[in-house]
Amino acid sequence: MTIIVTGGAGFIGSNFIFYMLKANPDCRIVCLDKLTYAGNLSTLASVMKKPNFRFVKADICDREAVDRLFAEEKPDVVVNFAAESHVDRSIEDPGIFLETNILGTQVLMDACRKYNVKRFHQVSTDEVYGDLPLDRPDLFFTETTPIHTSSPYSASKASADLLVMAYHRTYGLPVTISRCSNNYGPYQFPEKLIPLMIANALNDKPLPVYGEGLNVRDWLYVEDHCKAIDLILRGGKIGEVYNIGGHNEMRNIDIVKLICKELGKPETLITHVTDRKGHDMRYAIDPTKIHAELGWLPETKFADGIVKTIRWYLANRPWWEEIVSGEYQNYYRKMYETR
Ligand code: NAD
Ligand code: TDX
Repeated sequence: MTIIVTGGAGFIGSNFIFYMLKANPDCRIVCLDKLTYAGNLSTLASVMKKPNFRFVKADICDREAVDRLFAEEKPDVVVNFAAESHVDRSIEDPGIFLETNILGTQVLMDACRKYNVKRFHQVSTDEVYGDLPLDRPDLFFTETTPIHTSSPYSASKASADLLVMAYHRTYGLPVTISRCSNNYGPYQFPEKLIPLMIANALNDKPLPVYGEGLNVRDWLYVEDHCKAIDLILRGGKIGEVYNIGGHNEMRNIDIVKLICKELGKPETLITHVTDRKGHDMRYAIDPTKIHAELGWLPETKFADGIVKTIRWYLANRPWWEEIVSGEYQNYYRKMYETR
């Protein structure tokens, strides 16, 4: 079985590759990644020499390159992680989000049709459902919650989801979609909340919390997400959407305080800055369907996962220090200096 994993040099895609090579040693994984600012080849160093792994640098929007790879590899399955993934960047410059997240998905699905791929799995997000109010803790996103997006990022992911369903209905492409809540764990790019706060705290830099920090996210350890996708590939129903989330809602401010405590840093580092435009208040997934149909349950408790994650960033300083000392500095200045 050959699986093309797009975006495998990024955070979740790389963790998925590690998971799959361990859980399914008979499968061959081909990683297709453009190596944007968010992709990092050093992340894949431990698997680069494996005989059942291949890395190909290419853009999912590049029809010729994608066609060539599919012709060579004749994949059984394609899992699409490749995306522009950061909400704040989408607010600054939406264009590339529409190109990669929507048109890139189309290019991949056209190749899947041409080469009779048995499954195209789209890695989507809970952000396609918009947000929930803080005063209604009884409400959760189910797979039938209407799409209602807030940011150019979430609008591009929702557009891709609609296109995936259209390819299923119109052309009979065998698709599945998963919509997961916020992930955390090793190899997450330090533009996202948890690694940004860990890196800043370790450097005794201010911890920029948007607004009051009362926004709620539903955090899932990345390996639990990878396991859920593996289960969907094995037993998920064609044409179906599966929500993935572990009922672990936390306010941003509480996460940042927890990171300070774990690292022995003072809460005086916390700085409240101007809020994100259109900032979603609360995400909360109802994972009943994937639990009932595929038996999935999250295995890592947040209390353990966050400690593991902090220890990983402590033990792998060169990985993130190389990132934050490069082009990232311009990004950080632009996004935070006058905020
Ligand atoms: P990431 O930004 O860490 O990684 C994205 C990867 O895609 C990078 O390796 C990048 O080089 C690659 N890429 C970008 N554009 C490309 C292109 N045109 N062609 C080929 N490769 C390209 O993202 P992530 O956090 O790992 O997210 C992976 C997927 O999971 C995304 O589709 C995202 O929408 C989704 N998702 C993320 C989360 C989360 O909490 N991070 C939650 C739910 C869903
Ligand atoms: O510096 C910060 N300060 C801050 O208060 C950053 C980077 C974030 N935040 C807040 C904004 C959000 O309420 O923390 C929360 C989490 O922010 P992000 O890490 O940017 O994640 P989010 O916007 O929730 O989106 C994430 O989850 C869904 C991923 O980036 C998406 O790819 C995924 O689809």
